[in-house]
Amino acid sequence: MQIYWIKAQAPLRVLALCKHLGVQAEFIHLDPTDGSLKTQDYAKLNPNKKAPTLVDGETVLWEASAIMVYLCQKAGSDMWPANNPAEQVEVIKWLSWNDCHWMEAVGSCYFEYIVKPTFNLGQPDPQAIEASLPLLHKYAGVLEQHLKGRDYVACGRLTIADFQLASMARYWQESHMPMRDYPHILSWLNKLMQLPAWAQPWPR
Ligand SMILES: N[C@@H](CCC(=O)N[C@@H](CS)C(=O)NCC(=O)O)C(=O)O
Repeated sequence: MQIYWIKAQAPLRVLALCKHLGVQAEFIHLDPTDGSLKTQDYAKLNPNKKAPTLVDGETVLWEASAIMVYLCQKAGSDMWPANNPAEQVEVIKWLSWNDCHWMEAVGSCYFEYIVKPTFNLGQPDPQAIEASLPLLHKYAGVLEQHLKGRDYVACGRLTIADFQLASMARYWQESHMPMRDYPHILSWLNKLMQLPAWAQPWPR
């Protein structure tokens, strides 16, 4: 199995999951600044020209959430509730919430303070960050309320929903996300950081 990755939040979830589950794969690092995502060969695997992409024999898969489900099925992990339709609904609810709301809410801080310096894209734009804060507070309020009395986002245990929602928010300090008013979110993020695979997701 091969997993193509760049040093960014969508591949991060997949890499952390591989490590957490002990899934063996060849991890192929691409550099988005040198055109390696844009080659014809890579576009045949992932027409979006983005990462991550998984190749497992005849199976070629993109979208981090689909790849995470695939990896859990392969490893027999209940981080994706393969045999429990009610739990699947719960996990999908939070995967969708992430992709439609939470990513946008925390995405500006993440992009300005993490993506830009990682890929030499210039200085953070304070106006973009300022403009994103109402949305961040709106959805942080939703997540904070949900995490009251819960250790994990869904199903009362660690699932792929945690990895999905935490992949940008894990950088809350470095990216100056105003999370100090959200103690339940912080305690959930801290708990995830105690997982060795989550704390150190990148392949050597
Ligand atoms: N929805 C996709 C997002 C993929 C994506 O946007 N990947 C980013 C990194 S987080 C990427 O490859 N960016 C490089 C580029 O757009 O050139 C997923 O979950 O896999």
